[in-house]
Amino acid sequence: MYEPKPEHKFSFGLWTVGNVGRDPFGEPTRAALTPVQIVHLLAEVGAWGVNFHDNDLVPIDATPAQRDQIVRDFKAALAATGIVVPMATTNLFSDPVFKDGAFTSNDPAVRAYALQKTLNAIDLGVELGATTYVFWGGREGTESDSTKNPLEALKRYREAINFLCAYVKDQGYNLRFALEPKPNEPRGHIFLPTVGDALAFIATLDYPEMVGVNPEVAHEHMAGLNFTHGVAMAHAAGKLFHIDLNDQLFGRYDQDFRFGSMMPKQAFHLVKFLEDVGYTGSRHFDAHAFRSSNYEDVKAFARGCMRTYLILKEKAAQFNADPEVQQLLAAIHADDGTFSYLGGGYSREALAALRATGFDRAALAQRDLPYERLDQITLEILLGVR
Ligand code: GLT
Ligand code: MN
Ligand code: MN
Repeated sequence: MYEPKPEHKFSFGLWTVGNVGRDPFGEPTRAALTPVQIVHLLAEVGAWGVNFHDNDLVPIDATPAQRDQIVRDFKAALAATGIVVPMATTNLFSDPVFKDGAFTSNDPAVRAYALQKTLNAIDLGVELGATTYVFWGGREGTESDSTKNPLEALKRYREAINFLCAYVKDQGYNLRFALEPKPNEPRGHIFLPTVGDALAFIATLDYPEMVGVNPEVAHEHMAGLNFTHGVAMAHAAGKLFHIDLNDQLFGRYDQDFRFGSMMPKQAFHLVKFLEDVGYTGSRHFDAHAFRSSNYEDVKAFARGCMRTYLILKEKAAQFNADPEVQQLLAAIHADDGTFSYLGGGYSREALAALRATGFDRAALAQRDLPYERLDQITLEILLGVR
């Protein structure tokens, strides 16, 4: 009943199920899988797509011949399994060259290298079928604001994205960019920390129509923000090009836990939002299994992400169809149409009508809002007793 199907567009990065359990305090706990093995693992658990950073697939020092062989093998695995590549991205954070950022590095040669690396990675992604290209600026930031002028850094960031948009247009690629915000980690402070910052930045670009956002649950939760509200902002702006689903409590480091595993009620509202508005993009699980897991448990992790999404989708449909919920929502949104003239925006007539209206403020304040009841029903649906 909760079987993943291609129409659900469930995808995983090579770096997610391929995570080997390294952390700042400990060495890997799992042996590395090859990209081909990861594609087969994803097919086994029922995923639809695989995403990658350039260097998840092709090591940074690979020769052109090695690159070609790796790409051939990877393509064969995709063809054998039916797994597709919806999204690709660039690793602009692991190599020491990016210790002070990539597009916002203070070193013009590093900025140029980052641009060249991204051009090559875009070509690789497009060759494998990607139509979305993600930019997570993990090293684009500072520890000390004595070291970088934020205005100058944002100007460099803007110029890099503008250059890359122009390249994509020049090549005639069918590719859109998605900026992924994160407030901190690995830098003390990262530029474009939230969905709202990214949306404001996009409006300053040369080709804003080519650029949207890739919000991640964990990244907004790190900042203590309501993720669904951020996603709604992006959707309203026509900018929800991609989404990174995972979970974690507020105020922690970037834990990338299994989707829905920490705050299932927030995950419910997110899934309900995505399904209610008819989101059609990838549902990408940017998460990884516990460090204590072996690869059997990694499969349980991946299956769990998809299964939880589908369970919450069913719960959202149950919520929408519940007669008491419908009755409560109808009461909450009751509207006799008296003020519908305001829906047409400003006019002299609307202004005059509004000025002429007397309001009984005390009576308005007495309106019944049975929100406790509605929230308890939500919880009981989630807890499976309704
Ligand atoms: C890294 C980061 C993720 C980004 C990936 C894309 S890499 O794991 O924490 O949130 O989506 O660069
Ligand atoms: Mn994360
Ligand atoms: Mn992410």
